Amino acid sequence: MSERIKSLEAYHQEYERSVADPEGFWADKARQFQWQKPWDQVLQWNFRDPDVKWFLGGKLNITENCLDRHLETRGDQTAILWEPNETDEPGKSLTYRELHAEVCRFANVLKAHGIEKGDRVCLYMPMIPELAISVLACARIGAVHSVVFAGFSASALADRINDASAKAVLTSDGNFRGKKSIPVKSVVDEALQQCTSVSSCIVVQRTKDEVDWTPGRDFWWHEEREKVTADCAAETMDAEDMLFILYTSGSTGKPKGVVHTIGGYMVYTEYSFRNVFQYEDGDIYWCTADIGWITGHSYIIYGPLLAGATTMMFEGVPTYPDAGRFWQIVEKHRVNIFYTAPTAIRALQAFGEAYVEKYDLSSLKTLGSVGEPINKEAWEWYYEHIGKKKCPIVDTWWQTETGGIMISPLAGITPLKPTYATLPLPGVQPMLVDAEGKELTGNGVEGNLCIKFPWPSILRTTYGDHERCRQTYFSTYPDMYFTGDGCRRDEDGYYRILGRVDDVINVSGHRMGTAEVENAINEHPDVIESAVVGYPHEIKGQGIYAFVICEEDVTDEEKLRQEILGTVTKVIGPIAKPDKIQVVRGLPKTRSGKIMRRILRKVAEGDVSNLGDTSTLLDPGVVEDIKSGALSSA
Ligand code: 6R9
Repeated sequence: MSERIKSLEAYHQEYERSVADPEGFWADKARQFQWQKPWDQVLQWNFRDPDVKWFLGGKLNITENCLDRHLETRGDQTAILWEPNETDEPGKSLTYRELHAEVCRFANVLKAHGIEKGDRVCLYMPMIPELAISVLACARIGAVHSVVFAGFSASALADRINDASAKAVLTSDGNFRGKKSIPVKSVVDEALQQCTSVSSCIVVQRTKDEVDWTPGRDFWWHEEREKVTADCAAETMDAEDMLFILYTSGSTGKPKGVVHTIGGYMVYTEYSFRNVFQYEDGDIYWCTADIGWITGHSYIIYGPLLAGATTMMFEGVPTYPDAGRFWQIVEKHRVNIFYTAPTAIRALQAFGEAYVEKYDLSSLKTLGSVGEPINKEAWEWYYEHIGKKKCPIVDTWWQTETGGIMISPLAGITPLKPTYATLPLPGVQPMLVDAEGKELTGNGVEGNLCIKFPWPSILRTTYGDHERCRQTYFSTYPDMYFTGDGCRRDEDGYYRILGRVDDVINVSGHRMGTAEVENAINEHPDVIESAVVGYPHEIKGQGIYAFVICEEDVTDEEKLRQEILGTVTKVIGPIAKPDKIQVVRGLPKTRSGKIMRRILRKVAEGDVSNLGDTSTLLDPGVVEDIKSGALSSA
């Protein structure tokens, strides 16, 4: 195990070295891993095309580094600790040795189904150990995994399967989530009616609910598992071969498949995990994210396993059987490091401290936050009531595209400042620019957050459409990666993320494009046009406010609203349902036809006193109309 950064001074030294000599710096970090063949060149890059490659010519398999490498030293240590939805169902744990065997077995199942190196496999599964096993089994044989969050609708799933031309889908019969048992396989069945690339669907039996079956296509995981051995040599992969695709929302059109490659992602997720959380041997680490999002990929599976940690997976929800569930689990497993999202903190805060005080949280050493800006009230509640004022909170800023944590305190090392992600990790060179792309130097400035030098886990492309990757991230400001976030660097040089400056909204930590939600709403036959904006929401961070224009006079607005919610659920999934839907006569458009979202945002925020200049609007009258019909923002 390589060394951690142990003091603020060491952080500054390490940071300076990472900027002065990035190649030497990252080569040193990469050397602890098992490479089948060392790299010939550390880095080749330009942000124009963009073309970024790390550890060129290096050969490896990431699962040898997550699993095989640990067998001798920690084969009997728990790798994955799994906590089920129900409190009375026994959990499961897999040691590194057991996980290695399961991964090899399932890798052989995939091979038996004709899956080869480079093939795409779609995973649509609840939070059960088989999901982690599947991810690693794909990586073992060099197949590219594309995990789709199991809350997405059949149509959203079909889009993602088709975009990647996935050959197989891995799923489960159902999903226990809180009080509900959710059908999962039936969503896959519906999706697969629109997909021709899929030849096998392998199903984990979890809920034992009855499912439809397509013989020749559908197979039970537990039956397939019996047909193969637990011996599977790891495929030799190039450092720049694709590891996975993960779809995420942008400001325009359909979600795009962010592509991460093996070598750089491995080096960076391990390095950031170990240093940000200051993981020590024997610690129990729990990240509450779903593996369907990047946080689950990097900080439930890869980072922790690469570092030889014990990582926990939870199947359920924070409020079942009651709002004390997280804390009950912390007590039960003596969790040391706990990593969650501000939306969960705010939701639990609203239930009051009684649910917290019932449990012994003395095992906690470090708390983490991710996914959206954390407000001061939530930060303080987390610090005081969960961490008992003795646990540092690492507010980790990063993105699907960055692969790993970019700006964050190092636990116990970086002096904290509530709501600040604080300082960049070594290897990360942030830069603030104004609207024209001019660098804002010095401290006490606010602008758009860019990164000016590649780090190992930067996205390489968007699947099947490199131009889109260039356009989205590398064209706004030449020779820089543009994050889409606004940011302030204060007098101390500390970074505070202010939220998205583009048309992306963040609802309970879920990223959504306003255009994506609008397209879904527009599928309703009575809707002519819609415009969606985010507004501040007490628990979710942002709520979704939709303005819709309908065919003719709507007589039953409530019925229409319900139907629109149904349409959005069908097209994207329940996470994209608008909180408020206002039927309007027209939208505030400029003469060139652009919707003035600034005005809609003000209305959604409940602040109509000063809408700014509306003189360029085609029909300023619509604004009065919208104002008078505004829904309260309570
Ligand atoms: C990891 C993840 C990325 C967007 C990002 C930003 C917001 C994430 C944050 C944060 C403030 C933090 N975000 N972490 N904002 N403070 N600590 O969430 O990836 O789903 O791609 O979302 O989330 O706006 O641009 P992803």
